[in-house]
Amino acid sequence: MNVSTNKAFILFVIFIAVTFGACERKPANTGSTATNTGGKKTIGFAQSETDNPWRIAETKSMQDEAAKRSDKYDFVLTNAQGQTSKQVSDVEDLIARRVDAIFLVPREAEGLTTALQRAKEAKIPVFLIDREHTGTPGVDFVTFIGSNFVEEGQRVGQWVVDNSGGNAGVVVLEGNAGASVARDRNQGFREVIDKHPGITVLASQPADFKRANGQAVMENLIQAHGKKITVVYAHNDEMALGAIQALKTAGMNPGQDVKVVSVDGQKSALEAILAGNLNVTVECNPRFGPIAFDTLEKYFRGEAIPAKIIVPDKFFDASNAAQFVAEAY
Ligand code: GYE
Repeated sequence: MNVSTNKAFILFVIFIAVTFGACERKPANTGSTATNTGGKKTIGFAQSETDNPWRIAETKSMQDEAAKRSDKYDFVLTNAQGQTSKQVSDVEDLIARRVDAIFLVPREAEGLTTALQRAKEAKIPVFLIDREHTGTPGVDFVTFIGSNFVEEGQRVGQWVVDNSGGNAGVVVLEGNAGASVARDRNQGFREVIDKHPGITVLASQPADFKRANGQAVMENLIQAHGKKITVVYAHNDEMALGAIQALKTAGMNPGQDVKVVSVDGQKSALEAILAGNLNVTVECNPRFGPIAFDTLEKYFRGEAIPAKIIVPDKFFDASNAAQFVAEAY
């Protein structure tokens, strides 16, 4: 190397060191506090997974609402990909970014206590969206915004009672183990049907809120119980659609010989009602964006927030599916 190339090399090394050194010193936070975002607040949304139409619609609703209010908020989305452990680290990352508030969908009702505690220590308010978690509203988190899942189960149960002539062999496809939704949809349903001795639950098994699992579990249940099955209660539409497929493959007649009932109200479920394969689905509305951000703004204004904010659910059957199919997700 001659002197000039040597100099050039040293300058190059200094350039690299300064550039990357500067990068390293930048806070990981891309804009959490009022000072570094020109008055904007940064809001985190810790989603549990994005692998079904319900959850995709929920995520979109939150994103759309954040975009409408983008003069006030930056929005950071995390995806736990169906793992509570990932969700814990997602919340910890949001805390490390020093976001101003967190919307959290607790995939399971236990397991995020430490993450909630850390947020509290960092003085970051957490709003539970769509699923519940243990803890005290107003203390461990601000509030829960979502449906009354026990009532959803009761409404499905009442339909089964009213439409089975007092006799039914029921199989239940449950949502993911540990989710408040699965627990409560079970409880509400059982509260109603257990008063009717002719209605028996032949089997109740988790299928993780997933269509493929619903189909696979249903195939096994058909093997085990065959024609004794007269009702399938799926904790969500995706599993119901999987079960419908399994019933068809087995030569059974979903919607008629075997009644199929579920919860959510997604577009393909309303279409299945119109096709006569699904009997009813209780709505569980995923479009949380407006109510979530309205509640957040009330909180920032210092208004009192109720311990629970319950959103109302419709009931879809053959009488109204055509009316709502276009607006469904
Ligand atoms: O019913 C289901 C989803 O947490 C209320 O989770 C939500 C449920 C919804 O995967 O489809």
